[in-house]
Amino acid sequence: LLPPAQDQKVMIFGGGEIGESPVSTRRTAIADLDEPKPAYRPGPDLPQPARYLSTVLLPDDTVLTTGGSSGYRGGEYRGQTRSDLFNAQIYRPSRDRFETAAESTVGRNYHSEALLLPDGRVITLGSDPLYDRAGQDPGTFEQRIEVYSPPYLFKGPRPAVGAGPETLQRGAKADFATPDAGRVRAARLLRPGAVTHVTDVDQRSVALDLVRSPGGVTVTVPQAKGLVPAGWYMLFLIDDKGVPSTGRWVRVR
Ligand SMILES: [Cu+2]
Repeated sequence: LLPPAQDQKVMIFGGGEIGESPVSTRRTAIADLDEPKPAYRPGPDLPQPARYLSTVLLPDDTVLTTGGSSGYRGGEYRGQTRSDLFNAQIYRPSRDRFETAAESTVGRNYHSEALLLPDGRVITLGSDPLYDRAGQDPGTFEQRIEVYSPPYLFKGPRPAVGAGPETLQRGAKADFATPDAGRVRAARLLRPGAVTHVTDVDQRSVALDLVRSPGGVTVTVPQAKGLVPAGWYMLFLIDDKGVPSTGRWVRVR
């Protein structure tokens, strides 16, 4: 579900044939659930054919796509012994395009994960390749972890979130103190990661209505239950440069 959830757009990335097939795709597709008859339409192509791609919603309304392989479980693809992909890119829905991101150093294919951390970074872990580096069967489970810092962490000071409630009611307002109210432009609730097999169908970023006042902001949680399911979220305030605060754990009831 692309950010923000209110846009009701669903995107799928890449994929490959079942079994030890070298066939994978660089295609993406987007469906707008607000249309009378939603249908998948082509989105921008990935730089390389990819399966097992990890996609992580970021608090600035972008999506990090990282990892994956071209061949089955990181296996052979067009004569290569290993087909792990190290390129990463950020999909920006507002421009409908991918922007190049820093490469990873560890290949991640089947049984790998990526999660947004409350501090705004992304952790990538796992991978279960079919072959080892010499192309011999079986491969071993990847145990190295990487932490990725998105570009928004290099754009200046982060807005701070001060005192505020831990529980938010659907349809109600809540006040949060911040010394940076003058430059805060948006507030988002991001669902904590619940990813398995590269897939996290629970990911969502909910936009909150925002009113600024000296020393704080007042946010309003949407009323619709289907838009904001009950449970824990990370509240991020985002400034005029797209720099997010660290996430504050809040519970929606
Ligand atoms: Cu499994």
